[in-house]
Amino acid sequence: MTDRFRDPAPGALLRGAGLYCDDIALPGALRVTFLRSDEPAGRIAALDCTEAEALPGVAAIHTGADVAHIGALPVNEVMPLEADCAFPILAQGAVQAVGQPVAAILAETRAQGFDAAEAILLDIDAEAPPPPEAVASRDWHAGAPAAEMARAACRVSARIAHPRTAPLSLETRQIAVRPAAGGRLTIWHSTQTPHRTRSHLARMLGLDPARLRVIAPDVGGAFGMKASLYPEEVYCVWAAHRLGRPVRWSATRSEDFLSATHGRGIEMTGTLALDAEGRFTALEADIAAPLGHWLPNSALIPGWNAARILPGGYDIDALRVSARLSRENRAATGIYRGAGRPEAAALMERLVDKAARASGRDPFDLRIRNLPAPGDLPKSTATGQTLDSGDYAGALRRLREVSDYDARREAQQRRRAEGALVGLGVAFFLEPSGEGWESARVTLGAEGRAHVASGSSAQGQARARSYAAIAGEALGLAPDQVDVSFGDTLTDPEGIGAVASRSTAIGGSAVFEACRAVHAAQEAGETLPITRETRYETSGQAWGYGAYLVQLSVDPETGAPSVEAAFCVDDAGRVINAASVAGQIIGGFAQGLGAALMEAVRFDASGQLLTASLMDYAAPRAGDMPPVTLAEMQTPSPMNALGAKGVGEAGTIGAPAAILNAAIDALAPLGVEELQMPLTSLTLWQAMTRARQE
Ligand code: SMO
Repeated sequence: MTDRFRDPAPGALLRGAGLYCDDIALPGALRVTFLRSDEPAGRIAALDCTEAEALPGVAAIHTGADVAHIGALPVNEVMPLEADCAFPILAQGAVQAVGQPVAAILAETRAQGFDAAEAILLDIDAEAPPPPEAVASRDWHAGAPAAEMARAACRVSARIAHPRTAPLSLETRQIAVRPAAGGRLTIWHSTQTPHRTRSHLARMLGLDPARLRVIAPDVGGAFGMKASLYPEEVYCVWAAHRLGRPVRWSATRSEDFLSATHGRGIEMTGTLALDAEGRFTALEADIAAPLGHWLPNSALIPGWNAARILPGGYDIDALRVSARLSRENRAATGIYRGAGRPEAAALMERLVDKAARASGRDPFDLRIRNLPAPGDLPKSTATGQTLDSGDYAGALRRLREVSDYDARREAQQRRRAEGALVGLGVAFFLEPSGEGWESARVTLGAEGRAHVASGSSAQGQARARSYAAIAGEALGLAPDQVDVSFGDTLTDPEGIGAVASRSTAIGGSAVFEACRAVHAAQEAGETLPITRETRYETSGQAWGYGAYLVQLSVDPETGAPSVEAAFCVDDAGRVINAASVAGQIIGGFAQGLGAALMEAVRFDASGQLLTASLMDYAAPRAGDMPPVTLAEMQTPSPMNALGAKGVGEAGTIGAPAAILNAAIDALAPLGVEELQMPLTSLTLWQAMTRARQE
């Protein structure tokens, strides 16, 4: 990102040719260090910064009272809020979580900031954390689920407690702020949503958005964790504006574990009823989603998504789903790749697998029996969602074929007879991509090149290549004759951003429509250069979907799991960039595998974070990945101009559900019926040991 055009050359980021927030030269910038609470609850009895303020290099230290006037962060109210949502930039008289910023130090160097933090006298009267407080709730009802449950031929129940997970972007949270004359601020922010950063900052700080320029340079991973502003970041912008000096902050890895948003953490229970023919007749579920001590913009989305997506693609007329979101004295939770979709898929697919076992049916046949035929779409679900297009049963048939399922079942029986613990797990899932709008501005120049400016940015998804391909095809140019820019609120048009698997479907459709307008103007005789800007609105959500199969074995002695093979059938609608789609599925699968097998943010009973470094928090390595066989379906979505569907979260949604089902299938001969993620060797060994004793 050395000039305003994104490098469309493949591998530029992998070669270290990126320019990240912390690479931006900002002479004279003050580094911010936060002194954080080491208690989950308590009153601040003493906070004395006098000694620290006198240390070399320290320009200023701020505490709660200095920033008490800053407005609250807007929360995306997909459910009505039932509690007030304070957004303390720095603790106001009391602390609510371990890791909450209490004081902020502006110093010339990071080391001086650390020294000053140690010299601050902070005394917290620790208290027991209060019980969780209800923040939002919603119920979905259809038909008569209680009556259907009562007369069902078969009922199965399951409970899934998703551990909290850390999004773990390679680049931690970063921000750099440069003030200029007239109250202008240039803000480099490692974000998925630069326009949102600008509008929310303007609102919270009472600044004119026209004076704020937000630039998302290359972003080293985000996964939903960088779609909202953090208290630390708002502080940096306020401090630069207040002091008239450049300010920057980059989180340490431990600070990200402590105070970046966590994903998942949702607990779900559900019951599925079947009639004698194996048709699903009713579903009931309860979803409890933990929120942290403050609410990021996306706080309510995972619980809401988990509920509305839960029945998946299955035909179920009678349903009750209840979602309860409550605040606790811990780090905030927010969206993380999948954002409720993996939670929904894990519970639903566990219920379906249990139902297959309980009713003596084949897991593929039972799923196919309960999915709509292609001619039945579009259709409304019992939670009020409109599924746009696809061949769901066809995806399962395709999976059965590409995975050679029947031969694999036979091989499984042979290995079992020899004492092996090996399982096969199937999962079918949906991936709604976002709705709403994105914009694009396209200029066709006289020199035979085009420039595409998009409001939708990227974090290494090869977005520039996809947009160049879309524009090239629409304008009759080669992709390398198209320059693409995004991520700068000054030069690029307004946009929502790179969230919810929406960027190709909606951002790409905006590019396509702007190109069509340019082309039409050219045909009508307008002379070059021709510029057109489009604000493109989707007709509704495009629902990607997939069917995955995982083969997993468990070491009978140690419980160590090994994912031996994986097969992924995905329908991303019309595919623009096949390499990018494959990369998304494989990368997403790796994150899903991590959540299924090893990842968990752990707190002790007193609220202390036990997993504050990569020494304590396991993340998947290349060696943990199985060979993954990809197969695609392409059913264009009628919901956008390109016919594209989201696929950025697919692997993360399908992998945990399939892995969980495979692990339970592996241990089924011992009588194991339930396992909770992460499926570490300890978890599996304990389940095996308990089962052998019974
Ligand atoms: S979890 Mo995504 O960045 O919507």
